[in-house]
Amino acid sequence: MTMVSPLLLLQPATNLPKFPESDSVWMPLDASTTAHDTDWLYMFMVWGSLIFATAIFAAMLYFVKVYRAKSREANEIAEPSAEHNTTLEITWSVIPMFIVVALFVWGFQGFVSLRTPPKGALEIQATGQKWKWLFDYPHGTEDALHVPVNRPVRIVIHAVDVLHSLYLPNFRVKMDAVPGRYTDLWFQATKVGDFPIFCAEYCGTSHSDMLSHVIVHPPGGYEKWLAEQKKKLEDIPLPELGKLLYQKQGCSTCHTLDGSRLIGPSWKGMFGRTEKFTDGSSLAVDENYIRQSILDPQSKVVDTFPPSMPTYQGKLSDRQLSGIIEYIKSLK
Ligand code: HEC
Ligand SMILES: [Cu+2]
Repeated sequence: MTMVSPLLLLQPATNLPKFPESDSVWMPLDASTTAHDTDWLYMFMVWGSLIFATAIFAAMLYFVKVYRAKSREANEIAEPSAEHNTTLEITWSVIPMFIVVALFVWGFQGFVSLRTPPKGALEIQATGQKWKWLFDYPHGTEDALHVPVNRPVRIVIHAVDVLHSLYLPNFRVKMDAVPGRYTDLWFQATKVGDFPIFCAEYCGTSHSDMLSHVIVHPPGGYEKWLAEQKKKLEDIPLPELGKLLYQKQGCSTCHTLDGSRLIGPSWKGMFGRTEKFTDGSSLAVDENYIRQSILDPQSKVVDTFPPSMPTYQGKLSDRQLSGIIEYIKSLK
């Protein structure tokens, strides 16, 4: 029988990616080679703490009852027991010591294996930015992480603006994304499917919407997917390419298409409109200005907007830039 995990109850009714059903009440489905060990260690600590806490509290209550003052009026106190009990004291020191050392060895082994990606792991770059995860593939950037099943994958992580944290609950791995520095994590997926990704570091207004998912492809499926994506991007007409990038590059988190204001100006009717900048100058939006806005966004900051657009220098090819420009043009 499958039970509803308490984690599922935490899901608000938004566009949150769904956790696949788990056979455990406590944990999301485990879908990586290391998840099982991590869960065991975790459960050992939880149950161990519970058992000891219960035993200690029971003993405490028992002693309170047995050794309490017999009568307040007479101010009688129970006989103090000053004697040592060497056997008892050694027992309650040595047994916990073995447990704690075992926990250390167990935890350390887990730590070492989680910090050591196997040789020959597939490498994928992940970028955290407000408020989107982006993953780099030979054909370009994707907003979902695609990986093959049964193959170790090393994710090299960095952030462009503030701290984020890449969290894959089903694989039991999480790592901070830090501006100006690379971090990494690795996992080997054991189940084909679609698993959620969260940002686990509070990073501002839309932090809780910084969601994505991992798609684990069946054997051969990953290579097929890569080839398809490559072909798709070569064949697609420019405005459609732009539309695709608007979603996949995270432009949609800050720019609307319907004229409403988000973090940045709406793209609707942008082409040809006269834009005022914070330095007092103004200019009619043309192809070169859009290109400059994307590659060097802080060179001209639109009046009344914060200079918070990330640069896409080195992330978009010329054809992709033209695609975005043609798409913006089409948004009359
Ligand atoms: C984190 C939010 C954010 C993201 C993501 C973002 N932008 Fe922006 N963008 C802004 C802000 C804020 C401005 C206005 C300030 C400025 O000009 O730098 C802006 C300005 C622009 C402008 C100039 C707009 C005008 O009216 O003059 C263009 C063009 C643009 N962005 C394109 C893009 C494209 C293309 C992407 C995705 C590849 C993107 N932006 C992603 C925040 C963002
Ligand atoms: Cu974040």
